[in-house]
Amino acid sequence: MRILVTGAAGFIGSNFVHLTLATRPEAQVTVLDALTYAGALASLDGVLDRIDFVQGDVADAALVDRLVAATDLVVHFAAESHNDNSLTDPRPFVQTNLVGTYNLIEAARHHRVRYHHISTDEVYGDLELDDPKRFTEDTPYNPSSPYSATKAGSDLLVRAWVRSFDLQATISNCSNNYGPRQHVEKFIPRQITNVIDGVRPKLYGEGLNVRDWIHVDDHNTAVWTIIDTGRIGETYLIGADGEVNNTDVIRLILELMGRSPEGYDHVTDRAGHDLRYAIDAGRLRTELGWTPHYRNFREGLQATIDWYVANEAWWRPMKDATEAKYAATQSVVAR
Ligand code: NAD
Ligand code: TDX
Repeated sequence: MRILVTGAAGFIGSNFVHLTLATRPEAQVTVLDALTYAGALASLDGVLDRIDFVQGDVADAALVDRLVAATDLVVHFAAESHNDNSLTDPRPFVQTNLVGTYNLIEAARHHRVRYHHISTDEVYGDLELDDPKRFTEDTPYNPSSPYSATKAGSDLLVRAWVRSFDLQATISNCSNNYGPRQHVEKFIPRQITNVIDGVRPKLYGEGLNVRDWIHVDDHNTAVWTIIDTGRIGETYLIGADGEVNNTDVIRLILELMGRSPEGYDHVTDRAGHDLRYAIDAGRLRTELGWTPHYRNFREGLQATIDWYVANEAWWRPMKDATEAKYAATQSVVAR
């Protein structure tokens, strides 16, 4: 099978390619990635000689059409993915997440190619801390940030293309991923690399916000389950019952790295900061029989810490620029 994977020099897409080549050696993988600040060819170390890597933009319609015409399946990970960046400069989010998705689904419909769309639980907005409900496939869309609004818009384009043009597509909306090769702008890698550098972790606001953590490999086995056995036109939520609040995550990172669990700073809160995400993955589990492999967050986090300690050469080139960006918008708040 020929597979076009977009955004595979990024966090989840690179792990998807590693998993795919390890479990499906017959797969012929082409990667389309613009190598933005978030992409690193080093994330594909070990598999670059087994794939076709094309550096290019999903917003380039002619390039997208040519690549989609030559594949059997598109798995679309490429996106501007960081909420904080979407608050300082939304434009690339509109261009990549909306225009890029439009180009891919137009090409997929013209060439009758199977398409899987990677999305996020953030399209559903947020939940109160004490709300007994979790997100399901029937939760109304209510995105908060420019990032989540563009992801929501891209999902709706895919749904319209399914209904109007019979696009052979599935959509997955996953909760917060953690694991190796995640950019140091994101919460968990930022704190791990801060601790390695002797810098105190940075907690936004009160730190009561809850995220529903899932290991990146569990996200990707779920994506393959949906591609293999999901119903065309359907949306599947992906999650692994991993709710933890941000304060507890920081305290656990500090403890696992042998520091005092109190050794962190509160910093300026994110504008419009979503309070809580929580996924009910019942459809994926009962209909398609998927289950997560990583059930112990503490162990998964320890393995992730070990990866960052062992792979400083991977993250060091992005660390200073990332912290310089944060320094321009965030400062320590006394509590
Ligand atoms: P990432 O930022 O680590 O990687 C994004 C990749 O896309 C990078 O390699 C970048 O170079 C590439 N890219 C960006 N703009 C491009 C363009 N115009 N053309 C081609 N390539 C481009 O992102 P990630 O965390 O791996 O997220 C991947 C996907 O998963 C996104 O669609 C995101 O919305 C979704 N998602 C992420 C999470 C999470 O926790 N990280 C959770 C749910 C869903
Ligand atoms: O330094 C920090 N301190 C902090 O307290 C950072 C970077 C974040 N946070 C908080 C904000 C969030 O409540 O941690 C939580 C997680 O933040 P991010 O890693 O930025 O993730 P989030 O905004 O939840 O979005 C992520 O999950 C859904 C991904 O970045 C998205 O791409 C995905 O769609």
